[in-house]
Amino acid sequence: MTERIGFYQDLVVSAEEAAKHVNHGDRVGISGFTGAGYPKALPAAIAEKAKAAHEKGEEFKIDLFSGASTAPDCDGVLAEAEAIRFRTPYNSDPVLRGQFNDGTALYQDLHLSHSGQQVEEGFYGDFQVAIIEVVRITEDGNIIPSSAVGNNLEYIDAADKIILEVNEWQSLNLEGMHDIYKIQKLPNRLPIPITQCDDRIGTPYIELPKEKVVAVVKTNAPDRNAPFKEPDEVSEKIAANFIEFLEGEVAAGRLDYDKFIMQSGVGNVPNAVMAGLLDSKFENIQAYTEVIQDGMLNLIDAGKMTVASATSFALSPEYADKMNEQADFYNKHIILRPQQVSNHPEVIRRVGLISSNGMIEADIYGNINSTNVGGSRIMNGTGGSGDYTRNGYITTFVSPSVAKGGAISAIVPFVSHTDHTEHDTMVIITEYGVADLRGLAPCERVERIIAIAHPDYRPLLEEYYERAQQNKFLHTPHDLETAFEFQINFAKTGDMRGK
Ligand code: 0RQ
Repeated sequence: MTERIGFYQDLVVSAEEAAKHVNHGDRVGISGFTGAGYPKALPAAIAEKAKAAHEKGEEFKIDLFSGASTAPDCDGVLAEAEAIRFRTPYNSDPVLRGQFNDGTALYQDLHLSHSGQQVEEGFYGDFQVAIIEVVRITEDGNIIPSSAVGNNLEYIDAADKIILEVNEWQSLNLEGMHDIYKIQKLPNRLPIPITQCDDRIGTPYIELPKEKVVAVVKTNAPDRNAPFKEPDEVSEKIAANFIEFLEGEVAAGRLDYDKFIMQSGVGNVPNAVMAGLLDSKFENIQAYTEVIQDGMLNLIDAGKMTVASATSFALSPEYADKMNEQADFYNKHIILRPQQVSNHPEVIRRVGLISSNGMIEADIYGNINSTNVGGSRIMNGTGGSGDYTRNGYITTFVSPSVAKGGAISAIVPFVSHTDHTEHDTMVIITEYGVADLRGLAPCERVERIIAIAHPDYRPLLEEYYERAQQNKFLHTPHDLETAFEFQINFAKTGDMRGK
């Protein structure tokens, strides 16, 4: 049997012991991305330390950096212990989200491709600790990352001390799936030599500065792996509209049934899209994306997807078990890269992918709010959506036309927060159809966008546009007095229609 810990055997300690290396005010970089590959034991131990300090009236808070979201046993326990002062680059934990929104913790919502570089360039200052989950430590003291690569390289480089968590739950057969390539530091940066999604350009392990390793902790705990909801009628309609759009691109000669390259955000609609692709005419599908989801494993199983390149998994519990059982098979089709590579604008632009991400709201000109409800309440974060939307070949946003039982319209006169501007948005898809905005001036887009809004909201949007056209400047007409009427109505009455 392969040894999981060899080289650093002498450094094996309990999580409590390892947590002694983490102090108030530290900048801590951890592994983990979309609930996969995050440390399972240290967060609770650090949380206990924080609680003990708080009971004594002492301060204990850290600045926490990761690849992307983690889980209740990571962000959640730390947030409950009020142990996080500042968090970046992504969060979906509800407890921590509550703290951002009530002002007791700070959040920098950042493009996922930018975060590692900004750490490397010293924008945040020094890092005290890196905590990295691994499948195993190699005989010569390097590491095989687990189910996410994220910003591991950057945190390992930046931190004074490294703590490794060796998680026995992770399959040893993940070894070989990772492709670790380090982007050179400025000003000596070279092109990233990826021209095809399945290009491997690095090593299957991460080289460690061995002198920095201070502790190794053994764990045996699953990734977060939230189950997906069964696709409902609305997500199935959105998926069907998405595939019809792709078919239209084939008919127009801009896409081929063979080797279409996808990027997909996380969630139920993207999974419904992948279910739709299973029955489509598309073959040899490839993914250049950031997360591997259930739907991609189904496509690989069916021989419809040849390669999925990402930085982490975001699987349901059932599919996580499947991955652990069949990792040697998936190893041939899946590549896990550092997130600076999976999300890199240069590579995204080169491979020519079709992006698809969720949104909170879009306005009548195509500006997109992915993150802040009512302009101020953070939901999750922009994540990789900006990386793929700015640089994709065709960029789409997919969303139900309404939320909260119809009280919220996803199409509004003016977005209350902007993550993606009208310059980036090419296509918006709801259950009511596809608004193809390519090649259109702002005022030409309005009719198409209103046509995919929920029928209850279409007359209100039309009325708004008529009012906006009273403005003497007609390039992007707005009536500033009522531009936020939908959001204001919701804040006042709980319904955007003002009921
Ligand atoms: O809340 O469950 O409390 O009812 O948002 O909405 O419809 O289940 O869809 O899970 O795909 O989330 C934009 C949030 C959509 C997501 C967002 C409420 C809705 C529900 C979830 P409830 P759905 P999804 C990938 C790349 C970030 C950017 C991105 C997201 C909950 O897609 O965070 O794509 N994207 N990153 O009721 C108020 C609205 C709403 C709303 C939905 N207009 N106003 N609430 N909701 N629209 C990730 C990474 O990069 C790691």
